[in-house]
Amino acid sequence: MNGKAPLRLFFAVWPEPKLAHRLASWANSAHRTTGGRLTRAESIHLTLAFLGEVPAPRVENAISAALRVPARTCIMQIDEACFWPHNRIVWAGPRETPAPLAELAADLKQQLEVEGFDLDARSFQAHITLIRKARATRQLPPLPALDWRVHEFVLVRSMKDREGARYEVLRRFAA
Ligand code: 2AM
Repeated sequence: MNGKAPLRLFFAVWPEPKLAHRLASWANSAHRTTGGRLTRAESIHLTLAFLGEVPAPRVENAISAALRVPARTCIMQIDEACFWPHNRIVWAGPRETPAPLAELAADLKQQLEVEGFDLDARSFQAHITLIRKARATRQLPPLPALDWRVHEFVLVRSMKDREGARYEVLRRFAA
């Protein structure tokens, strides 16, 4: 691979494997109704800030921004599951975004803007995409009680393979 090629990057929080497998297992049961493409358990995440294509030398600027973000841990309850008709995804997430997570996303956005990154103006919507290209449904299976202890966030590179997106964690930051 050309080391100078731009990288498709985003910041996210990544669940522990046990939580990811519980989410994947719920998604498997929802998939019986919705069809579509399931997110692989190892790819399940919640995006904090999407950077898009970043020239390789600018990765250091993204890291500098993240290092200035004050640490904020929280426990997030994943207690809502939804189908979004506009992009046909099934997602799970917190019914109410915990304040520390919203602050983490806001601080990160602000610091990335200081570094000259141009981010999506839309407000942060905490969601974990579990199925893409889903069929519309009003009846998703009930979610089990899921608590997510957020203690770090990660800078991730997105790549494509034959089965869809593949993600590589480039760096971890204390949240
Ligand atoms: P999604 O799950 O809602 O599609 C990697 O692609 C991550 O970045 C996914 O979580 C995806 O959100 C998010 N993402 C992709 N393109 C985006 C965009 N243009 N704006 C904001 N987030 C985006």
